[in-house]
Amino acid sequence: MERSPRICILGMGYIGLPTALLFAKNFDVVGVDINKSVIETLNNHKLPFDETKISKIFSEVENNITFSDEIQDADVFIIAVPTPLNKSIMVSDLTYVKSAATMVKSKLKENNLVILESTVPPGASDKIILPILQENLGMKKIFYAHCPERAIPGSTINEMINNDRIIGGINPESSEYARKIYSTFVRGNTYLTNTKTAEFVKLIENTYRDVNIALANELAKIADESRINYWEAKDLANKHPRVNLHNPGPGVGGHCIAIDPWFLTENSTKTGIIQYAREINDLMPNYVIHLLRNILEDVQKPNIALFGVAYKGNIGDVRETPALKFIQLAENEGFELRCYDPYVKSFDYPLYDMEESLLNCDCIVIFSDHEQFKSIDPRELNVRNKRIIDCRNIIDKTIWNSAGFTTKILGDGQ
Ligand code: SAJ
Repeated sequence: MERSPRICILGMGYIGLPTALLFAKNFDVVGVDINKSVIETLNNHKLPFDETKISKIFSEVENNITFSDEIQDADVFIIAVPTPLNKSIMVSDLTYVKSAATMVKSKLKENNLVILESTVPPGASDKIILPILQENLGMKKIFYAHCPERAIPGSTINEMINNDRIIGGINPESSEYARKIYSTFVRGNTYLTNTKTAEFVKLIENTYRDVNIALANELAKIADESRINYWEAKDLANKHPRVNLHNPGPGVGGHCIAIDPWFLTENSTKTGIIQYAREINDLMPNYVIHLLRNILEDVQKPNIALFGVAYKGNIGDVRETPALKFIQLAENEGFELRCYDPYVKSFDYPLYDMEESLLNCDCIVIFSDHEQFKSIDPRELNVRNKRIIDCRNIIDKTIWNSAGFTTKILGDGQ
């Protein structure tokens, strides 16, 4: 079977690695990362992070993929390195993308294709990446496209295979070339556009979600004030054929939704709702503290058990988790806090098992919607004060109330 072109992927992280493995089903692939320990782990046939489906594919394609801490010759180069947000100025930091482009430049040959998967502000390909790639090219022709990923952490492989894909080439030939490569594993539709539009599309998808979550958060707070159950109201409103209200929660984490709106607005003078939504979501840990103060009014020096520090349910990912802000605020209130998370392996604060986290506990706070938390039997919990705040609406109130717990669900109006 024809296994060309040879593909070199830069960045063996959450996106680059699964993408490399999926390509390795049909092509010879080399995965590159400047972090030597990541390469060592991969060369020892281990994954730097857990996700069952990724490790299954890894074992299937092992013979078609190699790993290196230096860029290798190839026909197609895919850049999937991080683009962090510089939080002191809230502006994207393109250092890794620039240095990846510089590495690719050193290997570029006529008719090579370069694909950028990393999320960047609109215009970054034209203004930053292409000028680097084209520096010593002379008359040589290359192909270039931005193909932003859309996979959700926890279900990366499924989404990479099944989601529709946007491909933004610098010309139609570049888009078609990239489409041909991706069509070896993408079962969703591929839509072609120009590079800048593709950059914009990626950012507006995540911004759409952020703004909608902010709306849900604001509505939940209004519902609490007005003694209305937002969760019931939301389900009823969503019976309308064109309404899709989101879920409120303790804040927005993850490397995408909490970050991308800043990439979209960093160079614009026309923002309002997008930045305001960011602010609303960033203030949700403060609202949970407010709920805690209410429920613990009569308790001196309370102990809190924080259930879940991951940024969302059923994953061990703590990137940008709102739990960090909540913990700091709780400590500043004088609350003692113990964290329990069955998925998270390492965190900035100590992690306890469930029983230890409940020692002299005055209130449980459910932060992440992990499946395990739904089946906890409140009658078996050994706590000092039976109180619980559920920020995700996952507990059955009747069961917890009949076990003697005072319950508060964020947005339930009680
Ligand atoms: N959240 C809410 N309420 C909701 C939905 C989510 O509070 O109704 C919170 C979650 O708890 C979490 C955060 O928002 O803290 C984000 O979670 P998520 O599951 O919505 O998204 P991510 O960050 O895990 O993945 C997103 C996805 N984007 C969209 O759904 C538009 C994914 O498709 C993208 O590929 C990914 O960002 C990315 O890489 O950009």
